[in-house]
Amino acid sequence: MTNIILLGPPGAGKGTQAKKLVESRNMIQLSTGDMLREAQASGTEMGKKVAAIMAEGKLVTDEVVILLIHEKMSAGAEGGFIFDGFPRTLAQADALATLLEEMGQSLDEVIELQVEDEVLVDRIVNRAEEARAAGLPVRADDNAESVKIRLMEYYKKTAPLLGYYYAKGNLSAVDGLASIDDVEGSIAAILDK
Ligand code: B4P
Repeated sequence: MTNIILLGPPGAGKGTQAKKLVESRNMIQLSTGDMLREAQASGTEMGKKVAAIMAEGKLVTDEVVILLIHEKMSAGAEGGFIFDGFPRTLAQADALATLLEEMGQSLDEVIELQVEDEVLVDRIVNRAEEARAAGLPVRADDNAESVKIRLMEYYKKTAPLLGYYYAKGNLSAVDGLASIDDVEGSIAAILDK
């Protein structure tokens, strides 16, 4: 069993690579972004509260996110978990360490996807344009204005996790500017080493 975190700014390709890992290995993707969008779509009180925060590009409260992840982790995963977009704050990282410890498990790899800001904005704006052209729903936070706030939130609250995991000795960096297949190959090389 392997438990990994995919860490990186918005649009770095965490979700894209998590889906590849689900296909190639017997792992479970735990995307807090997807969980929050599901909560939003189901129209629950919590969903209504998080909708506005997400559309603006801000981070949802640690309490809500930790509750969601705890629920999903309780179901277990034979091949291990891929944490996609979680943790995003130091409080979330501490909560994850506690949850894994309680389950008698460890964190094996933290993989940072490195991508420049200009490319991130382009990717996210493109995704919105492609969805619009195909008549598909466009994410409320996939616009240039929200992306700027998402990036600010990343540098302020999430980037400190790089030092946190570096100190623990399980941080690896991958060039997220490479093609989707090449990024997948780099991640596989880290997991198979
Ligand atoms: P997320 O759903 O996690 O979204 P993300 O960070 O923007 O996306 P990701 O990095 O997965 O990019 P993707 O693969 O889709 O978060 C959304 C919001 O939810 C947050 O802003 C926050 O409000 C809330 N939230 C989530 N988790 C939270 C937490 N733990 N705490 C608090 N709040 C939380 O890729 C983007 C695009 O790039 C795609 O179009 C893809 O096709 C393209 N792409 C990917 N890799 C590429 C490559 N190598 N080359 C070219 N294009 C590529």
